[in-house]
Parts: sequence; structure tokens; C-alpha cells
Amino acid sequence: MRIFFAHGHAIHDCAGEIKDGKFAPCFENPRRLEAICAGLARARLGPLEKSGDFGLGPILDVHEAGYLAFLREAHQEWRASGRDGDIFPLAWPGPGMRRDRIPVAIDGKIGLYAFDSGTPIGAQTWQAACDGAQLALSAAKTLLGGERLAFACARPPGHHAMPGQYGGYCFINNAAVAANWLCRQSGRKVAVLDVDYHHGNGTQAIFYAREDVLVVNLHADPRDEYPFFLGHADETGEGPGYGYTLNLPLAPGCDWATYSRHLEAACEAIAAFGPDFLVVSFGADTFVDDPLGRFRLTLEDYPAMGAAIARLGLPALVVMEGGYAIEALGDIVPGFLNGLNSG
Ligand code: SP5
Ligand code: ZN
Repeated sequence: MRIFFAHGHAIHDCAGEIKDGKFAPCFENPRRLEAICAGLARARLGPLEKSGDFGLGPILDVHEAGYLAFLREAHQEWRASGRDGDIFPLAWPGPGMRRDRIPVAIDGKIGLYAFDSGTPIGAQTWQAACDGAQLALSAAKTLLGGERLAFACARPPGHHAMPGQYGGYCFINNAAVAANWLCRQSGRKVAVLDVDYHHGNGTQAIFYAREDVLVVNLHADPRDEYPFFLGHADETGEGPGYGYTLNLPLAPGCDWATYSRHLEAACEAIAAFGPDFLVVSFGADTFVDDPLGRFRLTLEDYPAMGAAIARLGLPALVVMEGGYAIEALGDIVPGFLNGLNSG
């Protein structure tokens, strides 16, 4: 197993987010990766490798150029307009309003390119997000060289990031960048399995019309949970991608007995698709004590989850997504990786 670690991740460290109508510390903070790093060391997993540089090309292949230019310039424009601190949006183009005129004012651009108010942008967020995507690409490259398992331990996460919008603590869709790159480099089919507690709306959107990338999501039912507006069972792909999106929404309180049955269904769909590579968007927010999640998986369930996925027998890239129970992350992540590795 190869492990790539985003040593520079802590440059993305915002002051707070809006929680229950009040300003509160960020759930998605540098302590998450510090805890995972310590857990990997305890589990004697490593070494922690550094990222290579694949340039902006592979990111531009899944995200709109205008969106990426916005992310790159946003905080500078925010400061130039007299504000310091982190960026939060205040106005959005609702239905019936226009998205085809890109505002000049930074506040208008923020509304155009954000889909929630829970995702602050700091001075170095762009750099950290780019580095995360490079890390995922670095790990993906080892699979092309014959490696069976690679882990990209990055933050910020990526799976909520849309082709042209950020949200859900995500800016660049690391897993989608890597999956698309693997698909293009190899000329083979790739399956993405997203086991974060939240639906991977960005990944789904990026591949929705494609038949060469199957996207399977196991997540909290969007009727009950963020991101609310995507991730229903009747979303199955469009055009040539029809039949290549699978959503398995689960009710609040879901435990391993229920989860594992749906995971088996997810794996059956992946096996039937016959991909050459698997990309796993791994979120630890399915854990019973996660402050944002309402599933009930326990520590011993993560090795079992890894083992179930390993039974597919596919070369796998694991990309870190969410997970906010900081004290448990150092056990959850190595447990999952060891389960995958044993298969
Ligand atoms: C990558 C990822 O896991 N992103 C998750 C984004 C979730 N954003 C919504 C946060 C809502 C906070 N509400 C707190 C309720 C706690 N009971
Ligand atoms: Zn999540």
C-alpha cells in the first residue's frame, strides 16, 4: 500500500463556519489530518509520501476554467474590496434569475460559484485545494504502475465540488480529477464508490453523462440530510451515462447490518460494470459519534468495510473526504485501509 500525505494541508484553516445560525469553529480543520497522521503512525502504516505536480490540466478536465480562475483570485479580490478574514456568500442566483452574466463585483461572483454558506474560503484555500488534487493524482499514478492500493490523505475534501461550484467544504473534486485522469490515461473504465456519509453530488454531476465512469454512492438520504438537492435513488445518469449512476440513500440511524447489505449491492453493481480501476471516496462521517452524521457505524465496522470492497479484487485509489470525530479518525482510517489491504 502506498500512502500520500498532504503535508501542507494546514494552510487551509478558516476561522469558523455558520452552524445552527451561529458562528462556530470549523468542523473541517487541520486537526483532522493531524489525527489521521498520528493514527497511521500508531498502525505502522507508511511511509507518508509527498505529492508530485501534474499541473492544472487534469483539474481543468473536470472543472470549468472560469470557476478555477475565480477560486484562484477570490480571496485577493475580497481583500481588495476592503474585507479581511474568510469569504462567505450572501446572495445567490435563484430560479428565474440569470447565471449567464458573470458579475464584476466579487460578492456577485461568490454567489455564482458557491452553492452553500457553510464553506469559508481563506487566503490559502486555493493552494491547499490544488495540492489536494495533485496528491490524488500522485496516488492514482501508482495504480497505472501496477500498485494495488494507494491512499491520498488530503484536505480540504472534494466530493461535493461541482464542475463550476464549491460547497460542503469542497473546492476541487480530488476523487473526480483522479478518476477522470485514470480513465483517460489508461483508456479503461473506472468505478467511483463514495462511502462518505453525505452524497457526493459533485462527483455524480461530473460523470453523470458518461458511460466510462460508474459512480456509486452510499449516503444519508438527501430528504433528511445535506446536500439535500441531489442523491435520490431515481438519479441514474443521462444520455450515454444513463444507467451509470447508482444512488443508495440510507435512513438516519443506519447501522452496519443495514449498511453492509447496501455495500454488497454497491459492490455487485461495480463488479457487473467490470472496471479496471476503483476510486473510493472515503468519508469517516458514517461513524456513530460523528458530529455531522447520523449513522451508527462503530470502529470494528471499518475493517469489514475495507474487506468487503477488497473482495472486488480491483486496484484501488482511496481519497480522503469527510469525517469530523477527530478523536476517532486515527483509528477509523487505518482500520479501513488495513481491511482493504487484507482482501
Ligand atoms: C466532505 C463533507 O463531509 N462535507 C460535509 C458538509 C456538511 N455541511 C453541512 C454542515 C451542517 C452543520 N449542521 C450541524 C448539525 C449538527 N447536528
Ligand atoms: Zn461527509
